[in-house]
Order: sequence, then C-alpha cells, then structure tokens
Amino acid sequence: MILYTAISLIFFTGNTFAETTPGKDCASAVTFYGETANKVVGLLSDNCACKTNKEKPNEIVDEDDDDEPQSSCTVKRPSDCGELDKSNCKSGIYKIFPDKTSGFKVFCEMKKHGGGWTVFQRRMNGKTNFYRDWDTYKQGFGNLSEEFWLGNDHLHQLTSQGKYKMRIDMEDFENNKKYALYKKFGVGSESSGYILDVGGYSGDAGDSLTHHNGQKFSAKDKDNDKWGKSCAVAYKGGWWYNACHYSNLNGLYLKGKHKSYANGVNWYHWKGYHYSLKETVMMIRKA
Ligand SMILES: [Ca+2]
Repeated sequence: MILYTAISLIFFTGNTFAETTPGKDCASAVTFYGETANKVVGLLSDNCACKTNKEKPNEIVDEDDDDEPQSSCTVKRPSDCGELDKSNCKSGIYKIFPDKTSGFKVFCEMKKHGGGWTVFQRRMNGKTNFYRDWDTYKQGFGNLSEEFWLGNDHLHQLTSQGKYKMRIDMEDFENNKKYALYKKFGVGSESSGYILDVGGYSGDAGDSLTHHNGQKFSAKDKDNDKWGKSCAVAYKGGWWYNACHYSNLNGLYLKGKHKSYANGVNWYHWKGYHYSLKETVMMIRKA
C-alpha cells in the first residue's frame, strides 16, 4: 500500500522521494532497487513506463555483503508516446507528461508505422458530436478508445516540445485506405488562435491540408477564418479553416456519399466534397 501510494504520488504530483537517477533525468525519473523494483515492475506491467535494468552498477562488490547485486527499475514520465518502450507497450491509453504540464491521458499507437504515435483525433462510428464550441475544442472531448479530439491546448503543449511530424490514416466505406504524412506539424497557443504550422506532404491521399497552413482554428462560436461568413457554422466542424477548406475531418459523420456540400468528414483531394469518410486517425511523433 505504501509502495502504491508512493508510485501514485510520483505520477500525480511529480514529487520524488525515492532516490532519483543522476543527471538531466532527475526531474522526470525515479529509480527503485531490489525487491521494491520487482514490485514496481509488477504494479506497472500495464503502464510500460517502467524499464527494468539488470546491469550491475560499476562499483566494487563486497563479497562479505549479504546483499545480492540489485536489479533496478526506472520509472520515467514520458513526454509523449514516442518515449514508451516499443518492445513492451501495446497500443492503448497512457498518461504522458509534456513539458510544463501535470500530465494527461492520450491514446498511443504503438504498432502501426513504427509505433510511438500520439493520437489526437479519431473518427470511426459517428457516436461523438464534433460540432462543438471553442472551449470544448480547447479542452478536448470524446472517448480516447473511440472518437475524440485530444484538445487544442494539449496539441500546443505537445508540439511545443520539439519538431513533430503528423500522419493521417483514412478509410472509406469500401475499406480503401489512404494516408497523408506531413514532415512538419505544430499548433500555436490559444492567444495565437491555435495557428497551424504544417508542411512537407507525402502520401497517397493527396494534400488537402497545406492549404490550411498558417490559419487559426475556428469553431462554431469563434470565426477566425478568411471568409465573410463562418466556415465552422457552414461546414459544421472545428478546423483551421481558410476560406474555407480542402479538408474537414471534424465535420459531420455522414457515412459515405452525401448530397450536402462539404460538411462531412471530407478530404477533398481523395473523395471530394460529397463523401464523408468512415475512419480518420490523426497522430504525431517527434520528427
Ligand atoms: Ca469568417
């Protein structure tokens, strides 16, 4: 119980009262030794943040000492999904600790495309309403296991840590799959309007996002776009609208072909403005 409390405190408050590892990791890692290490490994087996280290320290072992050379376990606080142990961690929900945050949960894609991807958007069944206001997009919404938007503040916190790339996997209702990969992806702070910094397209879906580079985010109650009216209201989403869009992945879940114009989960350069995709996954990884 004491051990569990200790681990909880480390994760939730960042306080380290066990022995910290030396060097620059001090602020973000704590190491347990011996039997405690084994218990921690057991407790955190689903977390994957704990990496066991069986190497003996470089020190003279006193042969009269009854203590066996100890195994150790370092619990790190990952700054994104790319810092999880790829050999042990399955895709799923993890708590990450980007710079200057107290941590939040994300879905990590640990298998596809080399793993280590932090997912920030998913559409897959239409259960979640994506026609939301500024504050809801700011904070994030939905269910990390199904449909969600991670949140614009979190996107800013993540992409402020370094250079990130971004991948979008898309699928239509005939099970055709396409992707778009951007070498560069960043989202500014709220005061910038969560301005989009994207570029370096490759893929087979066509480039329907570079058109939005440099645009502020808009939601149904916040018109930051380049059009006389509100793109978010007209096309029923929250996005980095220009005047207005080539992509609308937070649009209405209209399940394939639709008569209405450009208000579905649209990716213009693949399916045009009258086809709403079945599945989209947007995710980032350090470049
Ligand atoms: Ca406008």
